[in-house]
Amino acid sequence: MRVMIGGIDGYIGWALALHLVSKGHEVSGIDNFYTRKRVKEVGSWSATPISTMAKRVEAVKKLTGRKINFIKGNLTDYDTVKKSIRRFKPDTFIHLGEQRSAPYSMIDVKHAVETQVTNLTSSLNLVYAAKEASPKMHIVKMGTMGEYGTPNVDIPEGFFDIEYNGRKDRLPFPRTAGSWYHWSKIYDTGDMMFANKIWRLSITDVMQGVVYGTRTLEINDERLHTRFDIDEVWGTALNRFCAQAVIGMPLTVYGKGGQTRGFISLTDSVQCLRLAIENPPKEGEYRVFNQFDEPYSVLSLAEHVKSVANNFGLDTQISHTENPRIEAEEHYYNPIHENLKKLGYRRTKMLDEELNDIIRDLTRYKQRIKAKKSKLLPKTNWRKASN
Ligand code: USQ
Repeated sequence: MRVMIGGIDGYIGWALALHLVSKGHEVSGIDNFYTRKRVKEVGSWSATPISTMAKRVEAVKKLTGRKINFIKGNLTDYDTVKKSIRRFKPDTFIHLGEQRSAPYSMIDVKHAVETQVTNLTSSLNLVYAAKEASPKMHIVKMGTMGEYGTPNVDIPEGFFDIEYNGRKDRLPFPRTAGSWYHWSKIYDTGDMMFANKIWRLSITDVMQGVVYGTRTLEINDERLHTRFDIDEVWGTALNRFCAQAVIGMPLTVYGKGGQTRGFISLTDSVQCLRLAIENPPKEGEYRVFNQFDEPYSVLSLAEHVKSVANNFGLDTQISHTENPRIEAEEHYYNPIHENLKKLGYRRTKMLDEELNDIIRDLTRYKQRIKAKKSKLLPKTNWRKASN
């Protein structure tokens, strides 16, 4: 199939491109290097050294014989999106090209506005470009499990049956997010549902959990690395815990650590996205996939990291840091995730095996992590209007 990846330079985008070409798909990607620039803005870098896009594409050609087409462009520019779709004629457009950090959106008003304007503009551009240039194209939009928040009831895949005052309906499950970033994804979801309703666009809306991992089956050479963020703004919980363990820094569990989220390895994330691409929805259908391996509490993850790190001879401590976020630290959490399993998704590795790989990989880049040690401590505080 012909797949266009918006945000091909990112953590998931690059890993997905490698995975798709390895399965024989034709891939073209767009990126404006937003994440590279914004990570630099907060004084950090990827723990894994990453090449320029030109070198990445060249390495793929050399190592695998496969071709990846790259377009330097901004998804907030409508003409770029429309022209790219017109030229490449993708069967699927997968939209990963958004501002993806909750803390970044909470820094101050400028960052909140930038997050919502960037994310909503790119999504609106995509649905308009699809309508104008390729109305039958399948859109896969990356959303987040965080859109659902942590309600005291089970979380369905997008929609649920409700009976209220004696009447019944099937409605979108309520969304209650915990950051301006997560709210931008809710608004995106609303826009996708509406585009499907008015223009019958075929859309898969992926509610993904927190992604972890340094590699996938295809990332088997340093030149093919995807980025791996570790700082308090761009790094996510489990990845950051592994980086902290490698440099002997206590793992920063925010508050009690009972916060429970769905997590998924990078290998499984790209596997699921491929399954969504290879098994498109019916024409005019809008469907939702909850995409994660398993729910874990933050504290239980820190304990897993501590135990795997101990096998490497690392003496790892867990520190209950004051929580900079406003979120429930103990709550019910039971999201349903059946749709991807029906398409054949199976978890590739168990958590400790994956943690073992991450810690082994990161040990090689210990000096790069050490150099950014001060950036690994929480700073962006949800209670402040300016950080
Ligand atoms: N947390 C800690 N210690 C840390 C970092 C985080 O205890 O050092 C806690 C947070 O308080 C939160 C949980 O871990 O309760 C998850 O935080 P995170 O930074 O790993 O992830 P989050 O901000 O939720 O966002 C990440 C990605 C985002 C994606 C989302 C999926 O950055 O792009 O949408 O995970 S989900 O969490 O399911 O919404």
